Amino acid sequence: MHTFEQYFLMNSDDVIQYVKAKIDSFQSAQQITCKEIGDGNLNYVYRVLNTETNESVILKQAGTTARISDEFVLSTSRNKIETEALLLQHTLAPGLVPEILLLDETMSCCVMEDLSHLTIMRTALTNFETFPNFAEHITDFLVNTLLRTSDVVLNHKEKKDLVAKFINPELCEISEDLVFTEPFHNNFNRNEVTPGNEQFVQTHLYENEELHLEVAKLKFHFLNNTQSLIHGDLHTGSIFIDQNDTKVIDPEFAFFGPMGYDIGNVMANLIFAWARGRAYSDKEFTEWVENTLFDIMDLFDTKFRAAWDEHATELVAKNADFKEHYIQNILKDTAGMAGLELARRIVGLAKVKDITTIEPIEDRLKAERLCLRVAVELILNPSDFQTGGQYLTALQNALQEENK
Ligand code: SR1
Ligand code: MG
Repeated sequence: MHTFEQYFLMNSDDVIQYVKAKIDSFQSAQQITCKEIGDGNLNYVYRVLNTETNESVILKQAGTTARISDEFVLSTSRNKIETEALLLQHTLAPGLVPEILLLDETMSCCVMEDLSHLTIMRTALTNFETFPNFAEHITDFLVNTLLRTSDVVLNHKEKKDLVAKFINPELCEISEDLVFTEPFHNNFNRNEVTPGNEQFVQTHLYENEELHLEVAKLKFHFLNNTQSLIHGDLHTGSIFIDQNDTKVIDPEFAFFGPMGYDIGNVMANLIFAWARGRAYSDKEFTEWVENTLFDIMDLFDTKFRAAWDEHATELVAKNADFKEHYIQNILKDTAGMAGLELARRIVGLAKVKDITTIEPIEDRLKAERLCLRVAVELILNPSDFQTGGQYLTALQNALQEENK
């Protein structure tokens, strides 16, 4: 019988014991089932169900290496960062993240609200499902979590305390390598280029000096700009969704970084869905994705401005021209970061199902090239992307290039 006073990696039976020991309402439960349901790259996720009462919870535990590869040896304290980010995001964007029931620093696990009535957004998008409220919900999340953890709103000493609390070097290093470095160089064995696109990647990424300069600027921006508490991995696999609700999960990569990293990740992952929609000629789905890309940019801009007027406490932030300058820079960062996410998910280690499951292979290769063409344009000319309409033009231009 475990006492859970010292860390070990739990199996399903241990998790049942753990939940009985730690969660009051499960203490006397007789019929409990437990299933490992994690499909992420890093952690172990269990759904624990009391089959008599139908009460269920999720337990998430960090292991000492990443699930995707033992090459990544990681401190299990990432679970604390993730849970504390969720707790803070819950206060800033209530209803848009799961409720936390327990944080256990010893066992490097947390217990949270079960969201399995919702679907992982990437899975739903690969089935061409559409979500009319997504743009509203995700822009609420982005504006509230990003603006309200920045120096525009927070007392600067309080913010610096948070910067220290959310220092996250190991997970940042993963992004620094997988997002900002490896996809642009031919000498990393974690890259995997789909056979048939080698020459395209060679020309457009590996041998593109102009691109390398812009990527270097973005990497140093990511390393050096403690703008806001960002989620740090806001792709569609980090979102649970249905027709009514949106819940953002998995902020283990959270740290104080540039806002545009989160917004750009959302945009890029919708572009993967768009490329898939095109590959399967699903007009309705593709139009929904285009409208959503447009709406996210538009709503973010409108809501961010309103939230700034409502919440800004920093005196110099009352200057209207400074506000313009600040917002233009966020949108510029968004474009560059979206380009990086597009490139790294095509070429690098952690790929996305939206693209990898496209058949036949010729259509996958074409979808990959579309994403890479958009990536290069976003990285090279980030200042040209201040509106959703400009993203849609870039998508159309990439299509035209591809069909030449
Ligand atoms: C080693 S982890 C690989 C990727 O999975 C995570 O979700 C992040 O996106 C990371 O880059
Ligand atoms: Mg994740």
